[in-house]
Amino acid sequence: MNARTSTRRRVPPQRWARLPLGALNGLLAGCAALAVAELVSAVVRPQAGPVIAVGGAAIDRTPAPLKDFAIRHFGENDKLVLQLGILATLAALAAVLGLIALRHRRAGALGVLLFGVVGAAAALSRPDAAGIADALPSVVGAVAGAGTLYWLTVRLTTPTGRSTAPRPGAPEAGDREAGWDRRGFLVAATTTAVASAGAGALGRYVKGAGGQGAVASRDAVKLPVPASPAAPVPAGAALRVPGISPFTTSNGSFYRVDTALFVPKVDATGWRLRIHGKGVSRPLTLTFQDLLGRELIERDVTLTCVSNEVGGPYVGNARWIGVRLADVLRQAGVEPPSRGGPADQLVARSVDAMTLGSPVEVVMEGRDAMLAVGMNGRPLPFDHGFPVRMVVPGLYGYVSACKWIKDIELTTFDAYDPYWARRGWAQQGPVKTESRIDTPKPFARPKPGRVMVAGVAWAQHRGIDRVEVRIDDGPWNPADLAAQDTTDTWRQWSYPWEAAPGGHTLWVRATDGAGRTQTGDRVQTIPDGATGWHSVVVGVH
Ligand SMILES: Nc1nc2c(c(=O)[nH]1)N[C@H]1C(S)=C(S)[C@@H](COP(=O)(O)O)O[C@H]1N2
Ligand SMILES: [Mo]
Repeated sequence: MNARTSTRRRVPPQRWARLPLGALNGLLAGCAALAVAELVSAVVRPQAGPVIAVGGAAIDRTPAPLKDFAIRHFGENDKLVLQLGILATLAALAAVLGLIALRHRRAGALGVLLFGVVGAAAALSRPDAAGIADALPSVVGAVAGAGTLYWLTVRLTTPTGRSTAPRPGAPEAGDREAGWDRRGFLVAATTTAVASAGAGALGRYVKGAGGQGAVASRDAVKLPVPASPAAPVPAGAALRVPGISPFTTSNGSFYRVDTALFVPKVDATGWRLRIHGKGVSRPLTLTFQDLLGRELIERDVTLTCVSNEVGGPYVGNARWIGVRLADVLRQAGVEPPSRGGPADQLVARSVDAMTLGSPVEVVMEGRDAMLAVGMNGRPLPFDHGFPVRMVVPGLYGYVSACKWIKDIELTTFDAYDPYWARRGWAQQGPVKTESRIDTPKPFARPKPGRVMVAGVAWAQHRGIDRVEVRIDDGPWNPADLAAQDTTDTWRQWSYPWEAAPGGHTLWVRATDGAGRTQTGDRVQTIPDGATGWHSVVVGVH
């Protein structure tokens, strides 16, 4: 009877157990591959890691409508969602490879290597790829993963082979002789898991240490007193209405929109800005110290994203300190088109190879376009472009607000399409007049009686002259405007509403300093910004 049981156990693990264990092998091999890739990328270049590289390639190839959808629905978590999606896909495919390997070990391992090829190709094709070394994380990771899968599969599918001849007398002889080595497999799988976790953690640690120079260089920045300070924000610019957007958006709550899966950590001490191109008679290279040593201006400017839907969150107002871009351009010999300059487009390039194109005329014509080094009294946060970014009042971010800037090239709109223009967005992006109801919130249930309706309106560089509120299909009523800081900032407004019981729709529209009233026509964000009136539905009870 002992013989019977051991015969059954002899099949290296039973079929039902093999499948999940095979899939587990695939997952473990995938973890090993990613962990090793993480470690290698920490040494080579963080951005060259396979998930970042494939994710970046995916972002660049995502059609504009889908990208817009992602920004709208996942908001600033869009990148997290993308990375989780990549990891989930990889996990599923790794599990399949683990199953394939049960029958064809080599094919399984080869499959893992193929993923390495995809990762390496993605890394090498990134616009900011630094060279052939960028392929290393994917390649080394894949080799580690393929080896791991092969090894684990052997553990799972081969009888122990410790002895082919039965050892009579030993109680578990039957188990030992041809059964699979359960303990051996468990040890192998655990070792893989622990080693992967260790390698991954070490990679993370090395990456963190790699950014220390940048962090130290930021900590060391002492923003000089600007030669041209901003006037204090007028006392009446900030209304005391609960729920309204604060007049100045703090650095921590400022919206973030960019394509960077890995936020560039630039060491300011090695940073350079090059200015060159068409009509640049005196090409310039500036250091961070050069910028700090120049005449600085301080301005309140509201920044808006072209992907902001009507009523959306991608708008914020900050106090920026920087160098007037026109001054730097003039020093480089640049003339605006109206003075006969040959270049009508200024293309800003970032360290992560983003390109943004602004009209030279707008940048030089007298508005406070700047190379910003400070945001709300602090050096720029890394998320917002440390050490230097562009800010141009009145232009959407995608045509002006280059973060982590390193290069400015003067060219023409005919000669060059920057990143977003190549993806279906308009070459020119002046901010459209917009207004937003911040309070009450959608589907709020206020009590009948006086309810404060309040929010913000913006039309950078034109200013806001009037805001009106409409209840249901009633007439447009003038809202009370807060004091205007500058025409480059948004303006708060409020409207005391005598709310009657029942469901109501609240509407808002603004009129800018040029006398133009916001259109009620709804258009989507692509190609040059959404239009339409923001509305909020509430139930008064
Ligand atoms: N390097 C870089 N700069 C960039 C972007 C980017 O993707 N990469 N996005 C632009 C867009 S679309 C906007 S709206 C603003 C947003 O700036 P913020 O993230 O500081 O709010 O940055 C701009 N500058
Ligand atoms: Mo944007």
